Amino acid sequence: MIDKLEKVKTTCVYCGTGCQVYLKVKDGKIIDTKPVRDGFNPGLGKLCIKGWNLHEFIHHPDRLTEPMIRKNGVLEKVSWDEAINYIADKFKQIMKENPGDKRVIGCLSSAKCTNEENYVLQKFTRAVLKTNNVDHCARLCHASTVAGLAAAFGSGAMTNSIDEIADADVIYITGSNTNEQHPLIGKRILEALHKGAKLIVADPRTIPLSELATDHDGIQMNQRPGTDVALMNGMMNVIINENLYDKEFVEQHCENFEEFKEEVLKMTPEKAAEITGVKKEKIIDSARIIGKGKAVSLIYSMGITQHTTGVDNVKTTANLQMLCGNMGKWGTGVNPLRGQQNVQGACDLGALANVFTGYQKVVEADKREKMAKEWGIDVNEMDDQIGYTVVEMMNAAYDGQLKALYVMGENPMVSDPDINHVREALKKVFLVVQDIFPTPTVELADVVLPAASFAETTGTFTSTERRIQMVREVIPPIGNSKYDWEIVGLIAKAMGYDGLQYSHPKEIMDEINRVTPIYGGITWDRLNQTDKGLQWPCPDPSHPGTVFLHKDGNFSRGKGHFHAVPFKEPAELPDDEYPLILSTGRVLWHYHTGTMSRRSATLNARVPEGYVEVSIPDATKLNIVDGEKVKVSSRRGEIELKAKVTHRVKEGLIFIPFHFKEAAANVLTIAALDPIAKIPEYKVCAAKIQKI
Ligand SMILES: Nc1nc2c(c(=O)[nH]1)N[C@H]1C(S)=C(S)[C@@H](COP(=O)(O)OP(=O)(O)OC[C@H]3O[C@@H](n4cnc5c(=O)[nH]c(N)nc54)[C@H](O)[C@@H]3O)O[C@H]1N2
Ligand SMILES: Nc1nc2c(c(=O)[nH]1)N[C@H]1C(S)=C(S)[C@@H](COP(=O)(O)OP(=O)(O)OC[C@H]3O[C@@H](n4cnc5c(=O)[nH]c(N)nc54)[C@H](O)[C@@H]3O)O[C@H]1N2
Ligand code: SF4
Ligand SMILES: [Mo]
Repeated sequence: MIDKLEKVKTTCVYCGTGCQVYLKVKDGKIIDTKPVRDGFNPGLGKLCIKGWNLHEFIHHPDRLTEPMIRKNGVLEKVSWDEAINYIADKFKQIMKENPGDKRVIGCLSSAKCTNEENYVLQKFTRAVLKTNNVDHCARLCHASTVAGLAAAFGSGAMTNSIDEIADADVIYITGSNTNEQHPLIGKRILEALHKGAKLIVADPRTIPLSELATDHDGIQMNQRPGTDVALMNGMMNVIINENLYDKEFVEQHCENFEEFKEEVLKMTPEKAAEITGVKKEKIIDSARIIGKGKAVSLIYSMGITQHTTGVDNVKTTANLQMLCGNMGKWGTGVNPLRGQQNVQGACDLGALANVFTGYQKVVEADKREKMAKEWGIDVNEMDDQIGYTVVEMMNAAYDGQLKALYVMGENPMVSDPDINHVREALKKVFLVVQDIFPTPTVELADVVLPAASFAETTGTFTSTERRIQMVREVIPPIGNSKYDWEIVGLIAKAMGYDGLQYSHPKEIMDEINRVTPIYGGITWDRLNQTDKGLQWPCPDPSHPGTVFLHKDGNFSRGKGHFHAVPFKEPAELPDDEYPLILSTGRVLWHYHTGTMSRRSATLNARVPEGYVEVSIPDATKLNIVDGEKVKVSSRRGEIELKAKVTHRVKEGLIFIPFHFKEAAANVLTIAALDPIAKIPEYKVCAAKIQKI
């Protein structure tokens, strides 16, 4: 414990920007948060409202402080020994009863936890439970990015860095409500605008950025949700026809141009306008601005990824940036803003059903052999197939195939699509939940394990720009809670495996360095010596780290690959019974399932309850007034919440933030998945509104 220091430097636990904060401690309690202004800070010495109030949830009286086991239907406090042995016995029994079946137990890892903790949980899953059934919320978030950009470029991460955005002369933002969801990256966009950059915003809703674009002589488009392929193909059609593309870059650094071109030439701006509902002139003007830009930065987030065509959408962003040679240079690139503070890290560290650390494929024998050797296990006992992803685990639980689920730091009962189905699935399995707060998922658990929060643990987070930064233990774990990595190690030991006994996260990072080429040089000592962290790829201790990827058009996979991507409609479109499109997402003041932000008094006071945004024409038609309680339903269920009548959505579209468990948007959403990335279509389903 650092009890003598008044303030301790660490990394913000909300979004992926990676802002650096000081947590102030008095009498063993964290009482305040301040931005780091005397050293490196991706937020440039500022914080957003969530960052300023980080300290507010840490000591909340609801914190889970004791392990619990469900006895006669009720969760009862037990000792750590009892909880750990109970879980170990249950897991061993399930494995014994289903010999050789690698799909009977699954684990959900956590983008809220450190890199070291994610490494430990995926190692436990693979080395002890002998399955690749390990996944986490990236599957609900940027799985399409990881798959789509890996196919196009050879690496599935944000190509350029936050600093560079301020130097772009054109910024195309689509499906990212940057000012609300990555506020300090939003500030860089503003900086670019002040230097004269042109802003093009394509978002079905009118978001703060749309207004900025209009104010700064840029372009703002409200496309119909799920039509981004048509929109971008339409723009590329113009760029090719008007010879605005970078022929030299395409010829020297890319492949498959002809097949791609043939597809794009079919999507005339007229056709794109008809599909997207955006005026043809806006599509043509945007294309010309992008085609003529010198340093075009493309930024996107969930509006692109959370579709059954998520991978197609991502590949299309890659096509657009390659076409105009906006790759491998300062201020350019395809920049998916990673959401959670450590979702980049959780992916990098192998908390995904298909890859070990550093995206080394589980289906490749040499990778399995390497891991087996490091972990001291028999390679023949390892799972050689891709495991179940998040939604597949829920389906397997529902079907009775998956018998146990260990959830570390996720809240699927609020965050997964179609939660009426998730509830039935979770009721059928032996469920272990390790969290810092009681959640609707905890309510269904057979065993509850109290974890230390980010302020009580040591380790690293990897931000959206691939930057690994330190997380420091400011106070010891609250109550009887333990570090996430320590808890996993205790279960492993009780199951007879000694390879997860560490005395400090540094030892875990040493192991990560040994088995992960992109993290090879990101050593604990270096991280402690620099205040800037290190950006991967960083293969060895003398490597300085990498600011932007694919320098000079030298793509990680060799040549950049153009994909011919035809437009496809979303899985569920409005009809007579459900005439509206429901889109879901976030607001500035809250974070995900609200476990933390709704326990932060300042944040909760601003938006204390859920609501549905309804357009003025729809509200008029349905005779609904602002603030009135309404019923929203879909084929999956119904919820009641207040209507917010607003110009932010167009006629035919409604929007619900998914933070509020009592009016959970995910009662309504559809679990239709992208066939490759397996990400659910959170951004489009059919719904209706009724007066109550
Ligand atoms: N305050 C706050 N900040 C957060 C989070 C939070 O919960 N709260 N969560 C973090 C996480 S994990 C993530 S992933 C990020 C997410 O950050 P964002 O992706 O920025 O947030 P969302 O609200 O999910 O959706 C972004 C935008 O996509 C638009 N959109 C909807 N459908 C479509 C479409 O079909 N096409 C296009 N182009 N756009 C569409 C929406 O209108 C919305 O403006 O935020 C991170 N930051
Ligand atoms: N309808 C709809 N649904 C969505 C989305 C959407 O846009 N629309 N977005 C999706 C996206 S992008 C994401 S990323 C997911 C997020 O989905 P989740 O990851 O399930 O949501 P969180 O609320 O972030 O859950 C994190 C949990 O970890 C706990 N926690 C915090 N710190 C720690 C810690 O140190 N240790 C442990 N063990 N637990 C901790 C929190 O209390 C919380 O219960 O939601 C997805 N769901
Ligand atoms: S922008 Fe993101 S990382 Fe920075 S203070 Fe806000 S929530 Fe934290
Ligand atoms: Mo996310």
